Amino acid sequence: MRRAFYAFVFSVLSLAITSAYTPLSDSSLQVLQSPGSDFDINSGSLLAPILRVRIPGTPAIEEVRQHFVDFFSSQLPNWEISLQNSTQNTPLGGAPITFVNIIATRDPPWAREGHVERLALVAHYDSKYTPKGFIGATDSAAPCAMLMHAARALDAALTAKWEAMQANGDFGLDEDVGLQIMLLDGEEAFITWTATDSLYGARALAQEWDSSFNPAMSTYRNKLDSISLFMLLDLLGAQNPRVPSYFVTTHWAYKNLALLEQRMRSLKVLKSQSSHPFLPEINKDQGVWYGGYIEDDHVPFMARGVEVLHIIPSPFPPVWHTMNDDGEHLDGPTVEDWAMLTTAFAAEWMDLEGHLGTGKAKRDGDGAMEHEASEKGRRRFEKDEL
Ligand code: 1BN
Ligand code: ZN
Repeated sequence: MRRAFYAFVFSVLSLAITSAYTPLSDSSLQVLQSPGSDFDINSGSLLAPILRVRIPGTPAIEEVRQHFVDFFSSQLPNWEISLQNSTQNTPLGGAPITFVNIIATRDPPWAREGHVERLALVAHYDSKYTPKGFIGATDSAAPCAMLMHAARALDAALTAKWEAMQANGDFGLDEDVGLQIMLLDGEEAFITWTATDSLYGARALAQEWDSSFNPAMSTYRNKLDSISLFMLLDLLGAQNPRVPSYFVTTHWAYKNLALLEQRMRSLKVLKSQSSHPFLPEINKDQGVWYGGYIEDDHVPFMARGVEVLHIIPSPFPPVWHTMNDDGEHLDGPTVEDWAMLTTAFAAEWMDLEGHLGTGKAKRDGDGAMEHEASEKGRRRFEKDEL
């Protein structure tokens, strides 16, 4: 009898704790910054400098890296930038190559390392060694620009939210949530994709973070454990993408993104004329999960227990690993739409409703919709409700 009573109390609490995720209002979606001319393939301040050959270990990739570092240090000074180096042999032979991952993090100003969880937005910034002159516009110059845009579009709202929390004394009671942009090096194989010829940067970073521990008594064991969701963008920017939901455990996050797509299309915030939704599997709940996935930078993280949302189209764009994967073959409205969707998703995750645009975005009554969350991503929401 007593067990039945506890089961009842637990199920009531479980129902309550799934709903603390505040969706963005229509007015917030309408004031989201758009990338506009910054995504111009010839002169755009974010995208154009990345649309060039970027082979690991070369002076060219060093210049692209400088573009990212300059962007964060000049435009987003509240972000902490760190570079993680590893020197590895490749099947090309010759001298080992240094791979450099770029990690930009913005945490609440009062947050202590070990007590902050983060949404990680991830893309790779290297380009493939062959064919000679390969640019990789969808793979992954455009995804890198999308992440730069998202960081910039959310920066003021993060400041506004955290300043308001400090002013109200409404901090330190809960686990803190930060935002992390990871630009990874050495995703591509030099010769043929194998376990050792691929994912150079991702493998080194996941290993390093797995073995460096946060201080004793931390909520999160290490920097991997601090990642509540690893959202990886790849091969985005071609027209008519179709991105499946790859993982059951993050399908709830996929659905949140797909719902944003539906809402932003009906609000005419998105510009592309796609023949179908970018994220068509919003109702896959009862569908078939084959358990297959595409190898990419998430693999070394997922193998260590990190939750992954992989935003990569299937089928791949027709230009995949060809000389046609260049700026001219990008579909401008599609590139902008992915940037807007990523920004909106991260804004919801960071609970920025009411802080976007002027910082006084009006709630319009749709903030009561319920969103589901998985066990790990839900941790912070549970406390809000209980
Ligand atoms: C994605 C973009 N990948 C490389 N560039 C990973 C991959 C490589 C996926 C080979 C499938 C096959
Ligand atoms: Zn590739």
